[in-house]
Amino acid sequence: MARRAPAQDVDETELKVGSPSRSAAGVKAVAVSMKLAWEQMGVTRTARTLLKLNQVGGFDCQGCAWPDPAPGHRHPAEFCENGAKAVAEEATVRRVGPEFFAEHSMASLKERSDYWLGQQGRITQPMVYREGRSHYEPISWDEAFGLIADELNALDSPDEAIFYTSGKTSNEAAFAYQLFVRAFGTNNLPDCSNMCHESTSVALAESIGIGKGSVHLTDIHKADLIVIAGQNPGTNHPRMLSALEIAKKNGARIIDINPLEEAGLVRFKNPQSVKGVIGGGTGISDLHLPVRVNGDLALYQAIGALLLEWDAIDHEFVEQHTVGFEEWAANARALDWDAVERATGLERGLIEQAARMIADSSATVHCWAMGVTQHRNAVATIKEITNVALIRGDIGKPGAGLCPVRGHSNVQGDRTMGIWERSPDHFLDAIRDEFGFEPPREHGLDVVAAIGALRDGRAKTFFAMGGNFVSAVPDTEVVEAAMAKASLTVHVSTKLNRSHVTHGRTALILPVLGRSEKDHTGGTEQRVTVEDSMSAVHASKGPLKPASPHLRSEVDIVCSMAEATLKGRHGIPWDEFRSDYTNIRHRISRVVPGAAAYAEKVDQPGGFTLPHSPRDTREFPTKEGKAVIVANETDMLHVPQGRLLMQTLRSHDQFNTTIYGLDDRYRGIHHGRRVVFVHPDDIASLGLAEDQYVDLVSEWTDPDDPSAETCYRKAPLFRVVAYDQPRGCAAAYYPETNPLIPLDSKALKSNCPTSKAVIVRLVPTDERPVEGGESAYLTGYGLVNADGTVASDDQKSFVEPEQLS
Ligand SMILES: Nc1nc2c(c(=O)[nH]1)N[C@H]1C(S)=C(S)[C@@H](COP(=O)(O)OP(=O)(O)OC[C@H]3O[C@@H](n4cnc5c(=O)[nH]c(N)nc54)[C@H](O)[C@@H]3O)O[C@H]1N2
Ligand SMILES: Nc1nc2c(c(=O)[nH]1)N[C@H]1C(S)=C(S)[C@@H](COP(=O)(O)OP(=O)(O)OC[C@H]3O[C@@H](n4cnc5c(=O)[nH]c(N)nc54)[C@H](O)[C@@H]3O)O[C@H]1N2
Ligand code: SF4
Ligand SMILES: [Mo]
Repeated sequence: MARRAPAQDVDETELKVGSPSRSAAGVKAVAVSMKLAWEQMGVTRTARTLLKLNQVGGFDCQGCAWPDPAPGHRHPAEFCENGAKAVAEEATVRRVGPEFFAEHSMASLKERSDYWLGQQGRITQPMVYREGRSHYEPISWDEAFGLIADELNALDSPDEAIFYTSGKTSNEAAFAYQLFVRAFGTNNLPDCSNMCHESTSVALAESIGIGKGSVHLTDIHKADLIVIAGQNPGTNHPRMLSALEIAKKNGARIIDINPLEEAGLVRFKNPQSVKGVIGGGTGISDLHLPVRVNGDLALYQAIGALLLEWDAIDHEFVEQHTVGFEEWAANARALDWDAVERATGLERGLIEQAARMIADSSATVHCWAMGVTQHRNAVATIKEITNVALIRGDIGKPGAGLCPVRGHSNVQGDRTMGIWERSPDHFLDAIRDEFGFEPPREHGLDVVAAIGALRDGRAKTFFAMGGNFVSAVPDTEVVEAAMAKASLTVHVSTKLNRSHVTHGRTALILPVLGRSEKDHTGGTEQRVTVEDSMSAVHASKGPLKPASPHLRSEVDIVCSMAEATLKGRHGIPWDEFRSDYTNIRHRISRVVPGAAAYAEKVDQPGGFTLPHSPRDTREFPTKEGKAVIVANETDMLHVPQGRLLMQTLRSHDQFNTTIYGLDDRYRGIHHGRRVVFVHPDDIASLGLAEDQYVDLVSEWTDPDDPSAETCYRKAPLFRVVAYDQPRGCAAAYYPETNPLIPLDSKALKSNCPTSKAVIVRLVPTDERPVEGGESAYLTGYGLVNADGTVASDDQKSFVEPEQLS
């Protein structure tokens, strides 16, 4: 049977649909963030906390990875609406203690939505769920570590354990964690990056030799042109709008490439300027390219072909710093413009306008995010973006470069610290030389492969350093089944979420200090460090009293788990690490490339920036010793008649699976989330009506398997909302739509789930949301037959995930 969705305590009968906004931020943003902050934290705590946010000597925002301006250039309120929401979510005065768990059985918690679970407050004590029991019960820290150690040491092989990381974990905790995992004996270190910018890391490593962006914040300010593809900064990186505003004041032009016209890219009303408060704000985008979902590969190829045709090429740069130009040029000359127009949905004239702006620009920054990375062709697309930058010589000069905009606040730092299932040999050699043991060399499991391994019993324990794995990954029904087979699931968490109630035979919740809180581990005041999207590393120290005296820091949890499990094996001084994190920083400086004198450098106000040779000296550490311009085939997803190509995206009131509230103000949605945005003409041509209720049924046939059958998956009851976008496309929120995304549908080379390209049918339904948010209207989600009826367990066997190494 398709699994029942959790009770929607979100009452979708209250859903209101209005018009989308034509500007972002403004005083409304301040009002919304303050209301939420006061509700969660009260007035004094709000003021005390927010004034420390993103300041030297304060703490780093838990929201996105957008960088801070240099010290001396920061505003006293250096945060955005969503930063304030992220802080309020963590610094809330609501609590989830043992009495909460005594009151709510596991069965009743399973019936709750992510929204409800998150709204209950901070978890205050370690909790355990034991097989056959009805409730989570309190457990002591020592007992919890003992339980983990026994379980890990009883495995047939360390590779039967999986150690996930979300992207908030500090550098110190991440370094200690990967060290423990490797000392234990596995490289099974999947992380949220696998679902996020993995395509970027893979493409950039091959093209320029390093999987990170090549700009500083000041390059955005100085750029002549900024191209923003597949990104919604008004919601997901709001302070980027302040940087874009500075760029515009300095004369920059902006192109945005997006199926949707996002409010933040139309106009920005900076609440910190008079013009933003009482004036009209700043116009952001000069040219909007409403690309068809998944059309970016063809678009950048076409831009490249035009630059070549016009000889708008930096020949000197190409000659000195790149290989592959001639092959790429031959491919570009043979470009099929009909295919380009079909794939992009854009007329040639519009593409020429964009290419002309790039040709005329003296320095261009290329930005991109999930609209680019979460596609089957994502790695090729990012290489084409890089090609355009390379042929123009737009890498390694002021005001120009590649700017993948990262998601979680420390996701880039975690990777730098070795949270990577495929860490290169030079990193593992450095671990060996520093710690005197031989780390495993065989690559570990990424997110998609880890789910496969749990599902078919090759993995038995699942440990998560933060995050909400079950809700974040694709194919919800498959991951629920996979988790239920685990013998132990452990979550180091601040707040309750779906992953705590979709558990293994035994389940642990280990409550952790947040970044806004004082960390007195080992009796001294500790700091941690983080790295932003532009490789700037700095310290973070929380101002607040911890939510509970029982909380421990992530570093403490890792070190205690390591002591209990390894029992002195390899002689790593965990106690030294825990008593002073500076001792971890000294190890980081000897192991992590470019981090020499780490402990000293992070003490400088504002920290320091990690080296990046393409950016700093135009040296490209690829196999070829030069940047690689690569030719890629043009491709296009075939969408059968009567289906739409649907992207899954974030509303303005969520941080990934954490739902702050039920409004998506800029898109005109209030008090609800189960909506599907469709072009008005598509609504008509599909024989549907605005405001009608439909089930979403996805269709997927494995393109790599000629004998593959088509699989159908359903997510029930969405309201059809008319919304301007290219014909044939649609959009709906994540994570409600994750049951529709097949586990096997992933980007070539990077394995990133294809969350931005789901082929769906909209099937009218007579069901209606029920007042008060009862679950009765949800008939279930997961695998179904072609006609939308529930699939039998037999039929489900063909969604067996591919066996990856
Ligand atoms: N407030 C808030 N901030 C966040 C997050 C959050 O959930 N809430 N999440 C954080 C994380 S982990 C991440 S990774 C980032 C995500 O930041 P974004 O990448 O901005 O997030 P999405 O909402 O997934 O938006 C993707 C954008 O790509 C567009 N798009 C979709 N498909 C295509 C396509 O095929 N081509 C093009 N060109 N565009 C397309 C969508 O219309 C949308 O504007 O934000 C981080 N910051
Ligand atoms: N369909 C679809 N799916 C997607 C995406 C999409 O665009 N569409 N985006 C993908 C992307 S880009 C990402 S990054 C992933 C996100 O995947 P995750 O990173 O796994 O998910 P989050 O929702 O960010 O995790 C939230 C949980 O983290 C815990 N937490 C919060 N703060 C802390 C802390 O300081 N320490 C610890 N230890 N725990 C903390 C809380 O318990 C909270 O419930 O989702 C991916 N899934
Ligand atoms: S832009 Fe990102 S890092 Fe900056 S305050 Fe907003 S959410 Fe936080
Ligand atoms: Mo992300």
